[in-house]
Amino acid sequence: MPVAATSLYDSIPNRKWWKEAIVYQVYPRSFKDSDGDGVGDLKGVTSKLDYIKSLGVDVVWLNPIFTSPNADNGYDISDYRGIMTEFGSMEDFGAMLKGMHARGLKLVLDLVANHSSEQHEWFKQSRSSRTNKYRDYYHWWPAEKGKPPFRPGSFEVDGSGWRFDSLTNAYYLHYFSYKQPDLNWENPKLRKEMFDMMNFWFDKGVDGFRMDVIPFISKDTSFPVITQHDIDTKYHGDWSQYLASGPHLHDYLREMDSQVLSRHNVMSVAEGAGVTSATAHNFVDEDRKELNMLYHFEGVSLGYLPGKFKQMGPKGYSLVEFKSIYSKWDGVFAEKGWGTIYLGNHDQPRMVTRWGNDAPQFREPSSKMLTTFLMTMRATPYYYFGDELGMDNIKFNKIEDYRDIESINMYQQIKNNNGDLKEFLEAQKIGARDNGRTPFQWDSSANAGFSNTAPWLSVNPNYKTVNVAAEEKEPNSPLNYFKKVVKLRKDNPVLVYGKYELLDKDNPKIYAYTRTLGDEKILVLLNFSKDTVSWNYPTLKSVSKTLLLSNYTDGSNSADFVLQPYGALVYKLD
Ligand code: TEU
Repeated sequence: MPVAATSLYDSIPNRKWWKEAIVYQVYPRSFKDSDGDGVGDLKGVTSKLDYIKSLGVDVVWLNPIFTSPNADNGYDISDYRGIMTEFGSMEDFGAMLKGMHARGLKLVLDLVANHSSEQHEWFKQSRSSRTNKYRDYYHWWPAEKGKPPFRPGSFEVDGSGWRFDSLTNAYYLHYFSYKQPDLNWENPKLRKEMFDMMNFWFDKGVDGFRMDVIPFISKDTSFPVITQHDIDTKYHGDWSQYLASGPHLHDYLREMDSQVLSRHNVMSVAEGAGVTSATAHNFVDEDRKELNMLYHFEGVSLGYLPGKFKQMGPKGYSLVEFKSIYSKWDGVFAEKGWGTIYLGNHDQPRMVTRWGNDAPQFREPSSKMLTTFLMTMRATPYYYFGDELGMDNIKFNKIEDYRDIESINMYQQIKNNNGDLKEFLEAQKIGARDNGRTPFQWDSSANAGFSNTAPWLSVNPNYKTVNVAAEEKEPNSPLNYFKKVVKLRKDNPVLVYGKYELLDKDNPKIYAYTRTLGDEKILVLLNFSKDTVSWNYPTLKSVSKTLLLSNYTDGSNSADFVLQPYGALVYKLD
């Protein structure tokens, strides 16, 4: 992507293509099935590249496409250099990449470097004997030392991150499910394998990596006892902050830069699990020579009740807190580094359900309003496929409908503890990851045009009206609105690089901010409520201004700072 030449851009130091890009995330399992097995695949992606291009985005991030037994939908890799059988072949990959590059799109793959699959040849070897040469590719704790100190295993029914393996009378470490053993980055041989593998993909022409839980790769291999009290006092009650503080983490990231990243014109983005606003700079400041960007979890965690698994309180979330979090994170990168912005991805529910309002009369305006937010912040937008259609949560009624290891194991855990399963299932209607993974809705034909057979996860019944074919024809659809906002960002460098300033921070319904670059100033007004709100901000009311964009096309939204329910207004201040 050539960096555009305009005079405003000329004043920007440190311009980078990935700062100016819009990333579109595609969950390949659910995008387009080309061979009738109910699972999306690479040929499916290739067949839809014209659609992706038509959106105006620059980069496609694909969730893992590598060989995997799919315990966690590709986040358990058994061959880092192979393509998942269900997704196709290396030839299909080459054709897809070629098709992207021919259209000026870049491709970012998913690097799952903290753990492999238990089916990986390294793990098979490693577990076979204590003297096997791959033994130290993973973390083992000999049982004669007693039980290892507690570490969490996110996707385990008993919550433990250690699993006993009788073959060698030892426990191995797995921060996620036992089918995802953690790799031992303290071993230089393992690091070299990972770096060679990354170079292998970059030599094929890949343009970057999104790095799955990369802050967790380094471990204190003495495995000291860590108590809940330690977590509460030193890590803000958050285990992931402990897991992200391994002793050699930044040495390894610098080594990755020198061995791999610095050798190619690519971008890198960390999934910033356990990263806080206090530690973020250690990952992304340019002079540290580590990574380009990271995405934090503070925003997407807002509103869930403490001690409950992804359960919203009856009042939902507070917009004032929402504004404060995103304003704080803008501030973190105001002078140095560069941020990201997202409201949905494959680990999150649909943004319109979680952050907007999916009731029939509000689904479209609130999805457009949230899109406006994502495209007008100073950070690289990571936009999740389907959000441009206003896709919403499917809200399954029973556990049998779910496919996600996280929901299924959590259900079992609650059941074993005699917990409230009904409450859990209700909460999952808002928070479950499968809500964001239902098949993409292409048209109103059977299975939403995603596949000619029953898909791996149910299609949202609203596909008859919420789909690409219908929305392409409707000038005011969320899809056409998305294209407009993308173009607005592309045409206005002030929306990319301009200084961000929050206005009226205590207003509980309106999110208002300006973006300023040189002489240009843009005002963004977003109504996060279902009420019509007149924004009372006298200093700006009298200023002369031009309306650039409104998510209501009947004009009702534009009258002098009067915002319809979930209204969005973008003005240029003269
Ligand atoms: O997610 C890591 C992570 O932090 C998740 O546990 C996240 O908190 C959870 O999904 C929220 O419900 C990454 C991937 O994005 C996720 O899809 C994988 O399942 C996980 O790593 C293991 O690889």
